[in-house]
Amino acid sequence: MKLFKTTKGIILQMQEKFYLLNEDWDQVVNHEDLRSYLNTQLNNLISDADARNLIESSLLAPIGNQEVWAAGVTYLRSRDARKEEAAASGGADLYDKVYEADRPELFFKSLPHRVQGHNQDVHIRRDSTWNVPEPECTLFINTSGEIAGYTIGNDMSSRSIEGENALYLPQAKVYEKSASIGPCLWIPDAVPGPETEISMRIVRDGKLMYDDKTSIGRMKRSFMELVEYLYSEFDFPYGAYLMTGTCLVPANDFTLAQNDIVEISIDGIGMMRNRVTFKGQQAEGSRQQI
Ligand code: DO4
Ligand code: MG
Repeated sequence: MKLFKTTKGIILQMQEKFYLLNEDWDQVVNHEDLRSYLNTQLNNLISDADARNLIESSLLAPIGNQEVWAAGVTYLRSRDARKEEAAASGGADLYDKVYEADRPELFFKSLPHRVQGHNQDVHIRRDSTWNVPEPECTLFINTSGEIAGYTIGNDMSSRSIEGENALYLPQAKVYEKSASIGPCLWIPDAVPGPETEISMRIVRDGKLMYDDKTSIGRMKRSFMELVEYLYSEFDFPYGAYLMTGTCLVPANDFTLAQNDIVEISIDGIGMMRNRVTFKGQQAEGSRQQI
């Protein structure tokens, strides 16, 4: 089952059929046993064409009032990349320690109003010289602390700012449009297995700059372990999103450029595409669909 949030309401996709739900996002996604609840909501069938038009023309990020959090250094590839970027500042050891420690790295990523969806822009910072997207399997955890669904996340990051000093992490990670999730919230009938593939492509002026994939089974920690740490000292009245860390990092000589297109896919969920811009660029008139 998939939930798409649109300006005209929530579209539920179930076995290639589409239903329109006129309900509040936060209420719907926090129903206990979400799959069973959605099975009772199959009255407002809409045509394939109408649903696809709505999804095409009025899709929003699948988020209401949820905070977005992120986990870091959950894959070996991420640990090694951070060590390289922090080598000059002497901070490389931090990443070894957090990779091995019981306590995971968890950080606040975004308020909902800063989060972008599929086909929307994400930003790179003007004061950063080294920027990358981070494709991450992203959990939706309901208010009771259960993982109720999955989406695709992009944890946009400045490697130059984090590499200069790890205490700059909030500036490297948290700024306007530094997070995107989408295109939908996927509510599978079984927990996605370790073979679940996550892939990313970066295209610049029609040229493929990066193309790689991995599987979520390479993660050092379990999803539930991350959730338990996050929920242990917080209440989330609307639930929360949690990006679970990246395993795909472009080579060190790569940095994102204005108008790059980032496409992230995860088995079962689909593909999320974002264009890279600077803050203010969109307001100058470049709002064309990507
Ligand atoms: O330690 C910094 C953040 C790491 C991160 O975002 C990731 O591993 O995905
Ligand atoms: Mg990340």
